Amino acid sequence: MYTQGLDQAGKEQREVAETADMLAAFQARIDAEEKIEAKDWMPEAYRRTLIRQISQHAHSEIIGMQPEGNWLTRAPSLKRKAILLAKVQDEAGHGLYLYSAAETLGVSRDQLVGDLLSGKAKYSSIFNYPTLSWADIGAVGWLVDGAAIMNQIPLCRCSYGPYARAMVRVCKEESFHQRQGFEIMLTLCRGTDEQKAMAQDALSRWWWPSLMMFGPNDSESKHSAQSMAWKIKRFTNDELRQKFVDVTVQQAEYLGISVPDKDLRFDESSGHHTFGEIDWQEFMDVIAGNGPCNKQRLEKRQAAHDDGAWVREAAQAYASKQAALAAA
Ligand code: FAQ
Repeated sequence: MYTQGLDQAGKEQREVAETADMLAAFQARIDAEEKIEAKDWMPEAYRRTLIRQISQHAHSEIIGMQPEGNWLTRAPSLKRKAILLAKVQDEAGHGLYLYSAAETLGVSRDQLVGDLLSGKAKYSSIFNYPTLSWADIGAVGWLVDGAAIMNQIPLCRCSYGPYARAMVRVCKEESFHQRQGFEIMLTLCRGTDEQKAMAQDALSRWWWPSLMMFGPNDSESKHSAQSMAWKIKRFTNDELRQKFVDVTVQQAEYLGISVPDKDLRFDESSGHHTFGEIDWQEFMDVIAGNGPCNKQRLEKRQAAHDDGAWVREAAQAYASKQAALAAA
């Protein structure tokens, strides 16, 4: 109901032609750090950019449940299983807040989910890699959630209010996720030689895909300049990637395992780590749908969606009955 009201408001405001004065007034609000809210006037391109980013983010959270869900039945102890279950459920919650935030922009959940299932909408490249060992669950928490936090903390200051507010809670939970992943890695690295080798193998396989999560280099990033001007993004892809490398290399050193990059070194003059070239062809292949697990991920999501049809039908029937009662 709430989103229907917003849909209507959105349609009405989109019918208003965008004039240079309106665009300048909008930019002035952004520059003054005002939050833009769902019913405020906004340029159509701003609205579309947000729908694209927020929905891709939501899809990533939902598809991202699969690589970790893969280990729920094989976690090494009851405690590990309970923690992992809580984490995977958190990711579902993040997806739902984000779909709700996207819906405030006048797009329906059905449409968003349809775009994911048809392969039209993207989700993060990282979730197209397999989780082959228990150490991968540590690496996903440490590296993938670590990269997600680096990207998402600035989104708490995004100019669009509903997205920024959703991010506050998401970031608190991601922080717990990152710590539980690091703690799994620490336990393995302090364990037997075989366990430490598992941790090393996981770092070796997840390192480069984690760096790809931040998106293409700034010179290739088609949306960054406009998204920065609108204060949707607060840092560029390369800036965030650099912050992640600087923090994470020190954590790998603490664990006593090696980052798989022969070009990695600390540059005294800049105070940053310089690192090797990312395999951008691999990134392009994965986002084009040809990564190791793309097909499997979408098939599994489609099956889950089909299995859930009765729940959607029941909810719809209940809502219709409630509406009829309210009208009587
Ligand atoms: N994968 O011009 P830019 C998580 C696309 S959540 C796939 O730089 P932009 C939690 C991009 O969409 C992880 N596609 O784009 C978790 C665009 O294509 P389009 C998700 C990518 O938007 C943990 C094109 O390339 N987080 O992990 C990727 O300015 C564990 C050009 O790129 C978010 O979504 C990629 N890695 O910057 C869950 C955060 N990178 O749309 C479960 C919000 C780029 O024109 C378990 N999103 N592309 O067809 C963002 O911050 C931004 O959208 C970026 C990309 C930084 C991802």
